[in-house]
Amino acid sequence: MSDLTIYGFETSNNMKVRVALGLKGIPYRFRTIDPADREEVLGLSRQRLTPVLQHGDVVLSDSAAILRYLDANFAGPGLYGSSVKEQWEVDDWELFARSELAGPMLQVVHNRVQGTPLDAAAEARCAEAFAAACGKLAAGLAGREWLVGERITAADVTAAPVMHRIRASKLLPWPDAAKPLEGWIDKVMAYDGVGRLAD
Ligand SMILES: N[C@@H](CCC(=O)N[C@@H](CS)C(=O)NCC(=O)O)C(=O)O
Repeated sequence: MSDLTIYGFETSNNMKVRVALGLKGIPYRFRTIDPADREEVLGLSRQRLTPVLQHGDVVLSDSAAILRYLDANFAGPGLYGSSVKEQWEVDDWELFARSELAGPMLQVVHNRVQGTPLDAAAEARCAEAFAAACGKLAAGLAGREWLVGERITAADVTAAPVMHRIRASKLLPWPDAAKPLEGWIDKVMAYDGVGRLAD
């Protein structure tokens, strides 16, 4: 029995970690926190954002760090490609997914949470930036099953939950450029919940 717990709630970064756990077949508990009350997460990890991983004596925050921890310490499919070149490509896509792709959504969310929602013009700029990023993602996936190499990697595991979260939350309009990506998003998200134990 794994003693691994993820603290978080329904955001793309939490989904990303759950997808990685499911893909690697690692049993885990997901402890849902109240986004308005970060005390438990702060006490555990000395910072306020989720996901936070607790595995025995190890506590770790930041979804990308958690993915690397899981990959280094658990068996199951490797998340970082099968060569140095592939690993560089995974790193590039991860950077893209966390900045260009997720950035417009984060701008909308962060402004809402802070009580200073964007005006219509700024929201439209976010929608445009997101549509452009979807175009790049679609070009990267054209004629391919996964973003890097022949297998699912941290590139897919990082990018697809961002797409899923935006599609499900309607935080931004769903652009035409995203439509060819829907099958790929669903394939990646099918790993969410796999191995999840009762809270
Ligand atoms: N660098 C951190 C960022 C964590 C973060 O911002 N977490 C939340 C909120 S606590 C989030 O993912 N928000 C984006 C969303 O709402 O999908 C990570 O990657 O884990």
